[in-house]
Order: sequence, then structure tokens, then C-alpha cells
Amino acid sequence: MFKGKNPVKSRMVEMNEIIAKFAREGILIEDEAYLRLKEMDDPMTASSELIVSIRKEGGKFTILTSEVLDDFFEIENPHEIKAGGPVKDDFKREFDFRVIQDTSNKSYTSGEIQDMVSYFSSRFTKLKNLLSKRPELRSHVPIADLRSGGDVVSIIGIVNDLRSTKNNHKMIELEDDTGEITVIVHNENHELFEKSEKLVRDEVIGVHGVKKGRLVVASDIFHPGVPRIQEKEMKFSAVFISDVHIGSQTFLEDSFRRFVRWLNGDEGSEEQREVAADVKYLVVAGDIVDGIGIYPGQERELLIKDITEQYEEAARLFGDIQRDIKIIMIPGNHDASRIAEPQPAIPEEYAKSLYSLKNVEFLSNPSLVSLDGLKTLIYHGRSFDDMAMSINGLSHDKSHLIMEELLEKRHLAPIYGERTPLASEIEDHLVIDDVPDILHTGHVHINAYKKYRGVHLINSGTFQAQTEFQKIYNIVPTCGQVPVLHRGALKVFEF
Ligand code: D5M
Ligand code: FE
Ligand code: ZN
Repeated sequence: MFKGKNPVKSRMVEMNEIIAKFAREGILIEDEAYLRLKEMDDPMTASSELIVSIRKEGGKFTILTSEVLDDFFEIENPHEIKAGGPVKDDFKREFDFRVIQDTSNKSYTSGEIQDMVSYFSSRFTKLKNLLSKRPELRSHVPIADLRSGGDVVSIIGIVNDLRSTKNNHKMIELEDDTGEITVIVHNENHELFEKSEKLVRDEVIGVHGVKKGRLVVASDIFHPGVPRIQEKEMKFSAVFISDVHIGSQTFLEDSFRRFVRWLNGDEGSEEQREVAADVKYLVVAGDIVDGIGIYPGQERELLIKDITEQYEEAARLFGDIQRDIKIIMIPGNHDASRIAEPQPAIPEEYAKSLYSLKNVEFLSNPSLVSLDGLKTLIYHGRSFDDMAMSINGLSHDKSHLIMEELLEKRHLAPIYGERTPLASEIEDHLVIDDVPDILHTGHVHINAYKKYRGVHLINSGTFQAQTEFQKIYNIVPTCGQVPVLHRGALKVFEF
């Protein structure tokens, strides 16, 4: 019915034509409403139809605000799709936004054994290249070339298996492209033994040791590691959220709406508003909606039981965010993307209304972007479940320690074949090729922050109250606590 968005382009309409049209009807038009109207493909037709609708209301409105404009969209055409939230700035903002790595269109997997071989070969080669740059491993030798003798040998391999011997020494089955070898870590070597307790299956490591018979007795273990990075100047704010879980009964809508009002400069203390005015980017690290069929009995906990409707609701909520904030969105395990990582961007077929928001970028999980020069690696964090299960001392409530470990291992999901489904693609896209300035994750629903070797490790918590599942596992979420990187310093605002 409302045809304001038909493809007839007439963007040349003069400002005073629209204003004059409304003035003739005795209606004043607010700046924001005017800007929204002007953005439409056919503003004059849109204005005429709006005037007809306003007359039908019996002249109730004398001022056309953007809210009134929205109401007409909603009432007359409930499926009308928004292009974005209010426009706050008079000037156009300059964004230096770049996508460095997005794997959305790079799914080559056919599920063949050959793919598994290529996948692990890619992982091994990438990580071996990083490891061999370490001075300690420059003279590493292929496993097949190992000879017994008194000298310390240096090798690089993928951890095929990890076991404990009867006497509680650690046994590592290490493999490279030439062969396999068993590495022993003695438990009397306390420091090294402790290091070996943090190893996981399928990661790539370097080992120094002495060959004894068919074994190598380890004297040191190396990870690809992270060099200390130089902090970059940041003249803006970036906001990080995740795990919104729209559609769930436990989604905290009021809290989320307060957050949006803050982003729009309409809520908060003076300091908070000042920070909001600096916000250029909002990064959303997955679980935008609660999804459907994610776990048995989920339906009972859903408020919106249809995936498309969940994304429509998401479009309404995110669509209220002022349009000059760029939103970067990746999927999580609750979203409608394929479940195996790397997950391509949220598919448009389920999220048409969200896709119509002009200020949203849809990327894969994981993705690497540059926000005005700040390299930001975004990953939902599914692998944290496996890391917490496999390594003593790591838990959901200390995800900064998990992120630290993943950075050292230079892989976002090192363990293959547990809870985190990984697609065996030709290239392993979960290797951390580049050390980012920011690593942003979610999934655990508990905020965490640490600066590690110059990298901001941020976990952004959730907008979902504790679920039945989390009660069983004693996971206590931090809700509506939003980390903001404001000119290089972390602030957390609660909504
Ligand atoms: O994850 C919500 C929370 O539940 C988060 O703290 C991780 C935890 N979780 C989810 N799945 C698992 C499994 N399989 N094992 C252990 N812990 C888990 P969400 O992705 O929002 O459902
Ligand atoms: Fe989640
Ligand atoms: Zn999740």
C-alpha cells in the first residue's frame, strides 16, 4: 500500500518541495523525518500517501516526527522493511572500514577424506611457518630424519594424541609430513610438565628434546606465540556485544532497548553520552537470535518460534540504532548459518529484513576486519567449550585465559572432532595468521577483558538472562554489560 520505496528514482526533489507539500496541509516536518523521507526512492509519492493517511487520522498530527513516520510504516504495511535507524549527524561520517578476511563465500568442502588431508596439511603448513620463525626452531628437522644420539633435536609437529603413562608422565604423539614420533615429558620436570598440561589434540607445536630409542625426551615445548604488538592510536569508540538471543523468552528486551537509546545519545550520564557520541562501530559476535532446534526442548523457551520472525524482530531492534554507526555482524551457533566453522555470514534468505538495514555488514565466523586501522578478529567462541573441557584451570567464566591460550596456539579452534564442528576445507581459516589489535568473542555469556601482549581480549557477555541449561551447568551470565573501547581504554556500561 505504502509505495514510498518503489524503484522510481527521483532523488532530485528539492528540500522545500517536500516541506512545502506538508506545510500546505498545516503539517510541520521534523529534520529527522525529513531526512528519512528524502532517502526514499520516491519521496514525493511517499509524502502524498503519508498526507492521505494523516488526513484519515482526522488531522491528529501537526508535526511529522520520525516516530509518526515509523508508525505509518508499521500500521499500513507491517512487513515493510526499514533501511536503518535515525540519522543523527548532519555530516557524513568517514569510515575506514575494511574486511581483511571473510570466508562466507569460500566453502569448498565436499566432506571427502581428501579434504581432511588438505585441511590438516594447510593447518600444519601455516603454523609450521609461524613456528619456524622462532629462533629456537630455525634448525628444526623432519621427524623422519631423527637419529639417536646425545644431541638436542628440534622438531615441529601436529599433536595427534595426548596420554599419560602409568607413572604419570605425559606422552605426546607428534606427526609432521614425514613421519610420527612419541615425545615424553617427565613429570619431575615440573615447569615443562605444567606447560604440557595445556597442550590439546590437533595443535601444532615445536619440541626440543633428546632422541632415546624410539622416543624423544622433551626438554622444551614451543607454541607459535604472539609478539608484543604496538598499541595504535584510536580516535573513536567501538562497542562490542554478542549473544543477544532475540526470540528467546529470556532475551532482555528492556535492557537491549536502553542500550540502543544510549547508542543514539538519548540515555546515560554525561560521560556515557560523550562516549556514545564517539561510537563509530558496533561489533556483534554471534547468537543474534535464539534460533530454532538448537537443543532438545528449545521450543518451550522460545517467544518467537519462527526463525524468519526472529530475524525480523532483530531488524526492528537493530534498526532503531542510529544509522551512522556501522554494525558488523557474524553468526554464532544459534544463528541460521551452517553450524560447521568457519560459518558463512547469516544467510539472507532467513534474514531479509536485517539485510535491508543499510548500516549492517554481514560477515563469517570468524572474520578479520580493520576498524579505522584497528585489526579486529571476531569469533563467536564455540571452541571455548572444548578448551574448558580439555585444559585444567580454564573455564567459561575466565574466557580471557582461553583467548590468551588460543592466541599462543595461533588457532581459534584447535581441537578437531569434539563439540566444535569444523569444516574440512582446503584451507584452515581458523588459523590466526595475523595477530589482531582486538580479539572479540562471545558464546560464554560472561564478560571478560584482558590486555595480552598489547592485544585487547574482549568477551562481550549477553543480553539473555540465565537459561535452564545454564542453571544445570552453573553458568551465571553477565547480562547487559557492554564493553566499549573508548579511545583505547576499556569501559563497561550496564544497561
Ligand atoms: O551458549 C550459552 C552458554 O552455554 C555458554 O556459557 C556456553 C554454554 N554451552 C553451550 N553449549 C555447551 C556445551 N555443549 N557444553 C558446555 N557448555 C555449553 P549458547 O551458545 O548461547 O547456547
Ligand atoms: Fe549464546
Ligand atoms: Zn553461542
